[in-house]
Amino acid sequence: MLTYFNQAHVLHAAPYEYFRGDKVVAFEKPERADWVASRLRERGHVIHSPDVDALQVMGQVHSERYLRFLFTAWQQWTALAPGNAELAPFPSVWPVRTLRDDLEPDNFTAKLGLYSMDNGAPILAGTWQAVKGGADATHAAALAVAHCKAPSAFALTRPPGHHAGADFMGGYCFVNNAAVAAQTLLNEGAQRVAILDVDYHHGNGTQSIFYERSDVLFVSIHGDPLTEYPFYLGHVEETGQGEGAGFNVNLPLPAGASVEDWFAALDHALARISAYAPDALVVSLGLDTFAGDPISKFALQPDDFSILGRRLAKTERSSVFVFEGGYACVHLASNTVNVLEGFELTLL
Ligand code: SP5
Ligand code: ZN
Repeated sequence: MLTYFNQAHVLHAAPYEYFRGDKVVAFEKPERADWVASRLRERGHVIHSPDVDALQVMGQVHSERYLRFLFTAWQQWTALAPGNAELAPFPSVWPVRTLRDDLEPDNFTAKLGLYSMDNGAPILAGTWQAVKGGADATHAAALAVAHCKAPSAFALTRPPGHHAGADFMGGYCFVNNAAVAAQTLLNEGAQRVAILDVDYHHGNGTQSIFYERSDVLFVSIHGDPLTEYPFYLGHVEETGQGEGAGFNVNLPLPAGASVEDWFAALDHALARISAYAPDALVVSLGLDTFAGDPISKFALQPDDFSILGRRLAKTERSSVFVFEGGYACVHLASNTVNVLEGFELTLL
């Protein structure tokens, strides 16, 4: 599959993450994308570097003050103290209920918390470059599909994007690449775009960005947020609001759900998408539904990813695949390629 790969992704590598009160090796690491890129090359897929600028589209799905903060955060952080360049700023204070989020404070830690949903997305020296390159790769993939250069394209990006909202980062995510892809397709003439999020975790950022819009249908299959990250969004009764009423579909499954139940949810998701009759489909392609994923609890096997690709191809929609989560080092690359090849071979 035509792939746009952002080589600058390596510039973002979290030194650790917090888990059960301890610092552990970060699950979301540069090798993830490199493994997938090597596997795609081995299998003869064409890989391009992005040659477009996504900044304008990023501004359509994120707030200006959030993007300005992301762009300047490392510089602000290192200006505070000489030793800061050796440290990663993790947020530690958040404006939850009753606290004001309309004013941007002057204090750096206060700003960092204002623009974060959790402590899972630390800002490093190269974070902006990595994130911006990822959005550029996604924009390029969406443009290729919009301009009919290919029936489908894959944006191989990291860090991932679907937890990032209009004005916050979190869950390893900074810029919502699925939203960038959908907005690009709309800008290029699509009337309606559907986003199918198959990552194990609910795409809270994507849902919130499009919650009051009818030009984007968001459909997600994920672990029940009552027990699974991101916990505070992703329930069945969240169906959209205002203009967007009826255009948000959550299909949570209990942690430990069977493969059969997962594919039944997929059938339901695809039926909803088909009824919406979108001009294009964006797939938030998380591979953490794999049975061997270290932080997730679904049970998909390698062959199931081929089946997923085949079922997606049956929708016969122009499709942009955007890489999201998936942390099982050994199988991540082959599972990803299984989806993409399952899709392409069915189209042929
Ligand atoms: C894009 C994406 O997949 N983001 C996921 C962010 C998850 N962050 C919180 C992880 C909580 C992990 N619980 C681990 C249980 C391991 N036994
Ligand atoms: Zn995930």
